Amino acid sequence: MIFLHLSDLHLGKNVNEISMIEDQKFILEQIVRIAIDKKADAVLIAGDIYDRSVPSEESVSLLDWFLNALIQAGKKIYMISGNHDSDERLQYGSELFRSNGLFIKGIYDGNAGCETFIDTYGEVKIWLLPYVKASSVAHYHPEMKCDTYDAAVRSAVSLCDVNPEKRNIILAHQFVTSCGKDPEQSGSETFDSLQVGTIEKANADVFDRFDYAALGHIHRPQKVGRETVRYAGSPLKYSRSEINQTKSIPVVAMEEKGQVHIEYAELKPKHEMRSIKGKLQEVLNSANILYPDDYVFVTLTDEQIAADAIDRIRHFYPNVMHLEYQNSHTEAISQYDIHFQETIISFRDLINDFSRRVNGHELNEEQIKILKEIAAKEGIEDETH
Ligand SMILES: [Mn+2]
Repeated sequence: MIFLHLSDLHLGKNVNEISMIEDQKFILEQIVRIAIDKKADAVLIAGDIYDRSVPSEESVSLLDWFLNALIQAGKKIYMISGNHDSDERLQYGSELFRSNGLFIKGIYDGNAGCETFIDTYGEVKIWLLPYVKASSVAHYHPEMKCDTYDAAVRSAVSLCDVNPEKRNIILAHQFVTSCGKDPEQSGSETFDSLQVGTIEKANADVFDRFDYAALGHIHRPQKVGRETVRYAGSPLKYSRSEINQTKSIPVVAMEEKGQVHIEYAELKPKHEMRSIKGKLQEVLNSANILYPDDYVFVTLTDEQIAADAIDRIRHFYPNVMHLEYQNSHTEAISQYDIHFQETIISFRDLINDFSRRVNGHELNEEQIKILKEIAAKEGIEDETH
């Protein structure tokens, strides 16, 4: 059996307010071609199909197109929900779709789904565990000890009636660590628990009985512990911190029991994502403009802020995602001594101090008057007047 492992499509996602839908269409077309070229039997999609629980019309149409293209090409599809998906909406039509080889497990009902794929070596059991929280496992299994996230995921997985003689694959969308080592995150993931250090984790050994664990949730492609417990990663870069990542998809050949071979098909996006740094004149110099359609994050080093900089940059780089300054003023702000605030007694001093740091000069009376009015509207009282 040969399968592609995908996850975290996040269809309908906007990155810095730019819609990714055309990029997603482009990458899904590439994935369909890879599935055909690699003679894959199946495609596994490990959650976060959509970016939002109520997906946009265009993202629903795109998924419809993608699933159809794969089924028309003779591929089976196995799919679970992630934390971004609505379990119920993803579950829609799943009973009807089974006869066409599309297997969806959107809702956790106390058990993982189980499908059987048959190849020349016999049966492969494909277990489908949708995204679970500790509370949802505890709800269905009050008899099991699910007081931690690890215990809950362990319980949910242990309930899979795995025959270790046979070949077993599991799809899961969870935060999995190995030997206390966290997977490398990308910055575009969102977890239920937002504070770093409080993210709930399950240890990779929960998947010991499976020949391959197709994981979703973390956007950087990587293994967790052994090679065959793996995050596919998102197919596109969804944040600035992913600029230096190469996105790929595992193409897995599962032969007889114990024989799993993984190769990686690199994904080439419609638009690259990159950073540019320099003075505005340098950034706009035609000699320096190489790939104007890329998604660019621009850092200007000019001392003076040009009010129309973003428009001028957008003229050459229509897909500019972000503009920031790095100069002596931003440097001063980043080193701002918070104790200084206590010594500032008036609103005027405070905003003048800010203006000096950002603009290099104080504000005139008219400007101060306007800012005072705005502050008053926002309920900020200037006790010193
Ligand atoms: Mn995700």
